[in-house]
Amino acid sequence: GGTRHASIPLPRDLFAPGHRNSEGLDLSDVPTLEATVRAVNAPLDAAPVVPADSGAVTAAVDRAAAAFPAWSATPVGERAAILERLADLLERHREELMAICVQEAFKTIGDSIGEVREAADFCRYYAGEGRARLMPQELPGPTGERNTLHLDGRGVWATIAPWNFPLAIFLGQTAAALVAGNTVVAKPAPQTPRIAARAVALAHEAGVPQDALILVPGGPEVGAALTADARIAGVAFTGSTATAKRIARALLEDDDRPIVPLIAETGGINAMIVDSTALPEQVVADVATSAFRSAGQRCSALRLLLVQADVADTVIEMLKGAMDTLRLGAPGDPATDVGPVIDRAAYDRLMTYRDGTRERWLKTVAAPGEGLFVPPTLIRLDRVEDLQQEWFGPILHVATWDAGTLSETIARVNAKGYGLTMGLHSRIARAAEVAEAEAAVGNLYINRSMIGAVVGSQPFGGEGLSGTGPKAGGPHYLYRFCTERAVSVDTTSAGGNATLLSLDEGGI
Ligand code: UN1
Repeated sequence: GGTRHASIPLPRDLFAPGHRNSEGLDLSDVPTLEATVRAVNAPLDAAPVVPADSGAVTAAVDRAAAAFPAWSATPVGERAAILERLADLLERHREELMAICVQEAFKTIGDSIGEVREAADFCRYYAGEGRARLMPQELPGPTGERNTLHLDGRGVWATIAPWNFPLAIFLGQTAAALVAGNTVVAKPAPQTPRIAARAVALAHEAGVPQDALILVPGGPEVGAALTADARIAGVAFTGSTATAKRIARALLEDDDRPIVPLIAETGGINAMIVDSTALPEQVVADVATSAFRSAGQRCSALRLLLVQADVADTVIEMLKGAMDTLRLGAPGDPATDVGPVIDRAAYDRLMTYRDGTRERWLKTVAAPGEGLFVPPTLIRLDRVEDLQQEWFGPILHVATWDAGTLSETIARVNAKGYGLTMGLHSRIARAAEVAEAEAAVGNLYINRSMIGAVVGSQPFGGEGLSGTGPKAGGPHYLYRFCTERAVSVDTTSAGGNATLLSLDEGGI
């Protein structure tokens, strides 16, 4: 019954003593701080990554389609071993990858450590999952019948990655598709082609055939050319809700085209609800992490803090104090808490919005020198409904709610139609039960921060406008990348012979 997979071991090393997972790492994880700071700030190889054009996209799909039969016929255990080798290579090249992450994506040193670690975790996790789940399964049936379920690759997948996890999500999506027996044409975000190019080179070094994984760098036009190609057998996408819908429409546009899966992981208007029993110090620490770590540029990040009215003033004053201690600075400086945002367009969007809001509070320490620094900002709202879109940066909105209306408050957050992450801080067991039953989100976090989903422990992904599922880093993810063929054979001699005879006589 439901416990069929309960004994599947988690992938080697994921929770072994000494193995640190992707989130919650600190700088003690790296050899020496000085060496790391030197390494991540060393000039990068100057060779630019050349964007693909639509001819290059078609050629990439040609090659990936030609490579599919051999790769899908490679036993899943061999494919898994290659992905495990890739995880080892990522770790061996950690400092170089971190340097690209710091200098190309402006992620802090701490976030860049987590980035490489999470990429390796995804590779190992999906390798273990592939071995455990993708072998042909015998299914029960009446005597005289053999039923087998085969899980195989579907063909050429397009993976389209965001700039905010330019290695971890880029490789996570790609590793899953590869383990499942697909070949992949992978498009990184236009802001972060270099780290993707390096990841693809390491995948080839690990043993992924050249044509089983092909990089097509570029912007929306490259993505559009890719999803317009009728040979694409599935798309794994992480990014905005609007882009996910555009991809879905493109995949369905041509009447002659097969219907193929789209796995989309998109945005959210993520709320944390705090009641008057919560511990304010813990709330403030978790809010600061959830809203401002990675400069708020995570789709899991906290956007709307809802504090019970009678403790709101206290919590907000403490939060302002905590925000004043955050240090804005260069991503390669180990003292930095909040680095710059990804590009000028993001900066302009966030600053224009911020400057147009009525009641706001900024951290008081100025941003250092030149650069795209958006100071952590708190914006006061009257009502939950006043926030209607995701602002992808270090901007937190705060409103109050009244005692006795927890269910109603959750319902008002649910009504936004997004459903990625939600947080609750309360010491009342009943409040946790209510949230667990009623929060329409993919990831609910109780009495902790609401970012940093760990591969294999906290499968990540949302509901509604936040995505399609299945959850990344979870036990159902690989299945969506596969075809399922149920083969049923009549094994009684009478039945078997009769079937064969009638086939022969029918002249088939
Ligand atoms: C995203 O920002 O696209 O839980 C995903 C987290 C990360 C995933 C964020 N593991 O914060």
